[in-house]
Amino acid sequence: AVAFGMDNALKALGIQELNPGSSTGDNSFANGEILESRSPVDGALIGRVQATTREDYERVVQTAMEAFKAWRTIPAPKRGEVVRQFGERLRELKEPLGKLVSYEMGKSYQEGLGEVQEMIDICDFAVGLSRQLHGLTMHSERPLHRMYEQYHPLGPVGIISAFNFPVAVWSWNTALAWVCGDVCIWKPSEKAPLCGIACQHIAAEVFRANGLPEGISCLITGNYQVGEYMTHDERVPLVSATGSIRMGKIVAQAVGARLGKTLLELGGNNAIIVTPDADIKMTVIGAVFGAVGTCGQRCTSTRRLIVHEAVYDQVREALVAAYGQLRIGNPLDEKNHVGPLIDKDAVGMYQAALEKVVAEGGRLIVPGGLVDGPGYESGCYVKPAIAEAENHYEIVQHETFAPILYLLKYKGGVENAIALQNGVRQGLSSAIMTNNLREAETFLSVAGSDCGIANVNIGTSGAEIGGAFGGEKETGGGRESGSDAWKIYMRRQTNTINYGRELPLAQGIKFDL
Ligand code: UN1
Repeated sequence: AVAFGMDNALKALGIQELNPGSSTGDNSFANGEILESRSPVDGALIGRVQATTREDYERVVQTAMEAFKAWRTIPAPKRGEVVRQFGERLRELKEPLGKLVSYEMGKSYQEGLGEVQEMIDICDFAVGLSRQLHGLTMHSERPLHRMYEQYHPLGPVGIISAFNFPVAVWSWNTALAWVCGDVCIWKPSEKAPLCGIACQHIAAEVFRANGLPEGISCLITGNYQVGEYMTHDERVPLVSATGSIRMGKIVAQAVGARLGKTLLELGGNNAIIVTPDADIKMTVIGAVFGAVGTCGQRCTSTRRLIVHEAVYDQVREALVAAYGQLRIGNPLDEKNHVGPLIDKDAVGMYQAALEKVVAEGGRLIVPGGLVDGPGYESGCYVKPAIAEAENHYEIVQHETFAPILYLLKYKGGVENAIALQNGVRQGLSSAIMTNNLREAETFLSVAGSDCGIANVNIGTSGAEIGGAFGGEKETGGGRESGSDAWKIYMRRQTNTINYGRELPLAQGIKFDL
């Protein structure tokens, strides 16, 4: 029995029909062990899902490959029309799906809705893209020859997604992959399997209504071992994986060993630089949302604030005051700013990080800690914390998926702040707060931020879908979502056509017989 009107939401998403032991989705064949989905909101068991076995996986891949043969021959704009219908269904189901995201994962209802909005937006983007999957035409150096390039679909695309964006990240991949003519095999996080099943139901219904094989969208469930079926499978030419750097290295090696393609979206260690010319009010809003939004569990969450000594005390004071206003509690209650962490393991990592920063010489100015008592029975609620620290501390160099903000001080010019900002192994998102043109442009220049995302007078999180999303260094180098990120889902072919009666060779080579 789940609370907060979740029963109706689950019903709208077709999840009430699930029984332990039954199939986990219209197109998944699951005979493996039972995974339990517990809500970090109240600790309740939401549902049970059966994991995919090796044999089940084999059937899923066969179904996907069959579906690919049909799907790839459908003109891209017609595929776009199917994605448009999928986006329409998401509009209709935005509230129940947003609610399930919030309840299963623990982010605020507003953020749950925002996540579904990202899905809708990427569908719209993909629909337009379905008429723009164009290559270039080149001038051939040979007479009566034409040269051009075209993009063809790849085949089954493997998608491994994380718990923190349990539905949006899948859609960024899948909406683009579908218009590109690929089919998708998705392994959602084992911490949010019901979100996966809900999405699979919606996709299956749309494909069915269009007389298309459901294998265009496939779902597999389980832990990392289930993901490994895909990473080692030559029939899956591209694996797109979101998660930890540790996971990404394993995926990259497995897929790289068979020379497959990967799209990796791994950890960040995102900083906001605050210069003497910053608008402090904007800085505080951006930093607090960035650090505590989604309970610090976005890959774009703000981990470090690099503040000039001239404004350091002022920023510190404003932050401490703002943190004092934060309401922690049930994320489905819109009064609250901060929901729970995903599970007790995450709480343990949060606590260990706080101990570590103190052991390394840091000072907790907002101490954090576990929240208990009525309403917090799940044991997953923690207080956002701020520590004054130094960039070189091991714990500061490391991404902790929790609401801990490290306050770092810099002196001198903006280049000193940039050196600190770049002085970590991750390279996802970065920001500068300044009204000084020279500082802003330096930050964006070749000598500036080394991240995939660099913002001016905006925080590190909350990127729009229209840009390419991803980062450098240990963040993995992948780009998904907007701009020309679609190209990774296709194979490029260069075509040269001779419409003359001679066979001239390129490079002027003579070969007379
Ligand atoms: C993630 O945390 O994996 O930029 C994705 C943002 C969101 C996406 C985050 N649009 O914060």
